[in-house]
Amino acid sequence: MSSILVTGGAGFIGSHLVDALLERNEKVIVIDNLSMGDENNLPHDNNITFIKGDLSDSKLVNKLFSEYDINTIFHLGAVASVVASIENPSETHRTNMDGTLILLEAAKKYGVGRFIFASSAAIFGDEPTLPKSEESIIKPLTPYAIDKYGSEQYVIAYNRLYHLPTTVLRFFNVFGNRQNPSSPYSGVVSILTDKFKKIQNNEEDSFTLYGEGDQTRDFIHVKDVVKALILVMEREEAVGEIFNLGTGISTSLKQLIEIYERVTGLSLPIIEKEERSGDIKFSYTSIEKIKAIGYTPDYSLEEGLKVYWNNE
Ligand code: UD2
Repeated sequence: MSSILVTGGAGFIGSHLVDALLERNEKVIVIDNLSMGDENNLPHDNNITFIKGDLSDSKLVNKLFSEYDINTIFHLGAVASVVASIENPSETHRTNMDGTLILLEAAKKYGVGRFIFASSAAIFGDEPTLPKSEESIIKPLTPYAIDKYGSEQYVIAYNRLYHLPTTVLRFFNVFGNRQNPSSPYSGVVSILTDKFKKIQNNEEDSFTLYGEGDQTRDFIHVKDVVKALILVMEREEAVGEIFNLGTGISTSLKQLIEIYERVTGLSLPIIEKEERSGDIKFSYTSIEKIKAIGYTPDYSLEEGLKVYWNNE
C-alpha cells in the first residue's frame, strides 16, 4: 500500500493533518527533526512511521523514497520562525529552501501522485493592497519569506518542467491547539489562550497588545487548513496552482480579544505597548480561487476559538 509523506508532521499543522489522514485509513510517514514539533503531538498508531531527521538531509530523504512507496507529499516542515531566519539565515535556508529542492528532486526521481507545499502570507510583506489575491504583488521582507517564495517558485517550476503534480497553499494566520505559545513571536491566538488559561486558574496575568489593536489578520482554524490540504490533494484542477488560504474575513486584534473574552467568559487585562517594529498592519485574503475548486471554511473565528478553548 502506498504512503503519504508529511514533512513537519509532528508540528502544529502537520500533526492535525496526520490525524485527518489516519482517519481516512491512510499510511503516513512523518519526517520531523523535532526542532519545533513534538512526538507527543502524534497518536500511537500502526499506520504511522515516524522518522526523526532533517528534511535537508538528502541521503535520508532518498533512503525514505527508496524504502517506501510514497505517493503523496505534504511538505509542511520548516523553521517556522521569522526571527530565527533573521538571526541565522544560512541555517534556516538549508531547511526552508534547500529542503524543498531536495524533496522535489526525490519526488521527480521516484515519481509521486501529488506534491503539496505549505507557503505563507509572509511572502506579501507590507505591500498594502487588500484583500490579497493570488495575483497580489509579492514583497518578501525576511529570509523566512524569501525562502517560502523561492520554494513556491521551485514547486511550480517542477510542474512546468517535469509535470510533477504540485500545488502551493499560502497559509494566513492559522490557530488551534498544539501551537506553541512560549515565545513572544508565537501566534497571537496561542498567546491569548495561554493567558486566558492562567486567568482561569486565578493566576495574575495580562496580555501585551502591541499598538492599539486596530491591526487586522485573517485567522483560520487549523482544521480548515487541513480540509484545504486534503481538498487540493483530491482535485485535479489544483495541480500547478497556487492558492491563498484564509477565511476571507478580516478581524482586528481588538475584535479577536472581545470574541475570545465572550468564548471564555473571562476578562483579560491588557497592557498597551508600542507597535512591534516590522509588524504588518492589515492583512486578509480573498479565497475566491480556492472556493472555485470546492473549498469553504467550516469554522467562524468564534467557533474555532470555542473548539480551541475546549481543546477539542
Ligand atoms: C505572522 C507570523 C510571522 C510572519 C508574519 C508574516 C506567526 C506566529 N507569525 O505574523 O512569523 O510569518 O505572519 O505575515 O505565525 N501581538 C500582540 N501581542 C502579542 C503577540 C502578537 O499584540 O503578544 C500582535 C502582533 O503585534 C501582530 C498581531 O498580534 O500585530 C498578530 O501577531 P502574530 O505574530 O500572531 O501574527 P503576524 O501575522 O504578525
